[in-house]
Amino acid sequence: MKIGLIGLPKSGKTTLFNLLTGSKVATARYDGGRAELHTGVARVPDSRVDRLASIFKPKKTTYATFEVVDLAGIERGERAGLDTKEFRNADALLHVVRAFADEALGAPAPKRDIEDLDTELILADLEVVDRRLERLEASIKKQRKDADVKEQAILTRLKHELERETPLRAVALTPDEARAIRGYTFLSQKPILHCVNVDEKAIADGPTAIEKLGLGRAAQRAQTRIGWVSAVIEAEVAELAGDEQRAFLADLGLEEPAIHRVLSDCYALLGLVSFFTVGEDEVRAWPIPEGTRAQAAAGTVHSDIERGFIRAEVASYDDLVAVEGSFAELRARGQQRLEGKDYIVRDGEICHFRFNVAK
Ligand SMILES: Nc1nc2c(ncn2[C@@H]2O[C@H](COP(=O)(O)OP(=O)(O)OP(=O)(O)O)[C@@H](O)[C@H]2O)c(=O)[nH]1
Ligand SMILES: [Mg+2]
Repeated sequence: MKIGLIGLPKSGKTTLFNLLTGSKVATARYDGGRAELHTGVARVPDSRVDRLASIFKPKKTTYATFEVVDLAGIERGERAGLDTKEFRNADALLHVVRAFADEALGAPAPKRDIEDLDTELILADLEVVDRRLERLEASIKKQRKDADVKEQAILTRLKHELERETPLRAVALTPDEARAIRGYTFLSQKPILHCVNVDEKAIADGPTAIEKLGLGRAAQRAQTRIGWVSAVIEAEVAELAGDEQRAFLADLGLEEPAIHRVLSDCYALLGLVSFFTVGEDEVRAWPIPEGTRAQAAAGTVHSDIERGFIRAEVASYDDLVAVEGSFAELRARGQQRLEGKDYIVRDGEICHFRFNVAK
C-alpha cells in the first residue's frame, strides 16, 4: 500500500518524506524546481510490538510498513501535474499544508490551500469523466452495448456529484459500481490526510491548531483526516535518541514525536490494520487491509501458508500480555481460539497458522 505526498511547492513535502521514511533527501528553500521522484518505506511505530519484543526477546523485531512517494510540488491551478501515474497509483494522499511563515512564499493560508487542492482533485476527475462520457455516447450511438450503458449511468451520476463539488471519496458506491470505475483511479476518490505543517514558534498550539485554523469541519468529511506536525522541529527530534529525545519532547509538551501520529494516521487512512506473529526468532507486525480473511492474512506471511492453510490459532494481544507470553497458560485459560479460513482477522490479534505444504 502506498501513500503519495502532495502539496504546493515548498510546503515541506520532502522534509516530511524524510521524517516518515528515515531518508536524507536534500531539501531546499530555493531551487530550479526540478521534478524529482522519491520513494521510501515508512515504519509504523507500535507500542504493542515494543511490548511483545520485551516479552519474547526475539532476534528480530519487525514493524508494519507502507510505501511513500514524494513528488515535486504542484502550483495552484497546475492541474495537469496531478495527472501522473505516481498520484494515480497511490492508495491514499498525504497533503502537506504550509502553516509556517516564509517571507518568499507569503502568509500561509492552510484553509484555502486545503479547499484549493480539493477543488483541483475534483476538477481533474471531472475532466476524466467528461472525456469518457463523450466517447461512451459516441460508441453507444454506433452500437448499444449493455456494459457501456451501465458505465454511462454510473459516470453520469459521478459527474453530477463532482459538479456539486463533492469529492468521490464522499460518494457511496455499490461494490459493483466501485469495481466498474476502479480503472479510472480517480484522484478525489482517494482517502486524504491534510497534514498542517505548523510554524515552529507555534508548536505549543499544535494540538489546537486544527480548530484555530478553522479546519474542524474539514476533519469531519468522509475518508478525510487532518493532522499537524512541525517538520523542522520533528527533524530535530529525529536527530536525538533516548533520554535526550524525551527531555526535548517534554520541553515541547509532547509525549512522543508528532510524526508517530502522522504515521499511524497514514496507516489507518490506507485502511490497514496489524496482526502479530511472535516467537524467539521474530516478533512482527503484519499489515493487512481491514476485513482480511485468515487465509489471505496467512498469505502475507508466505504464499505456501496460504495455499496449505488449515487453521489459525488466534489470541488477543491483551490476553497474551497478561500471561507474559506463555501460550501454555493461554491455552489453559481457554484464551486461544482455532479459526477457519473465512475468519476475519482483527487488529492486534496474535496469529499462528497451521498449514500443510503439498509435496
Ligand atoms: N520554517 C520552516 N521551514 C520549513 C518547514 N518545513 C520545511 N521547511 C523548509 O522549507 C523548504 C522546503 O522544504 P521541502 O521539504 O524541500 O519542501 P517541498 O514541499 O518538498 O518542496 P518542493 O519539492 O520543491 O515542492 C526547506 O528549506 C525546508 O527546510 C517548517 O515546518 N518550518
Ligand atoms: Mg520536495
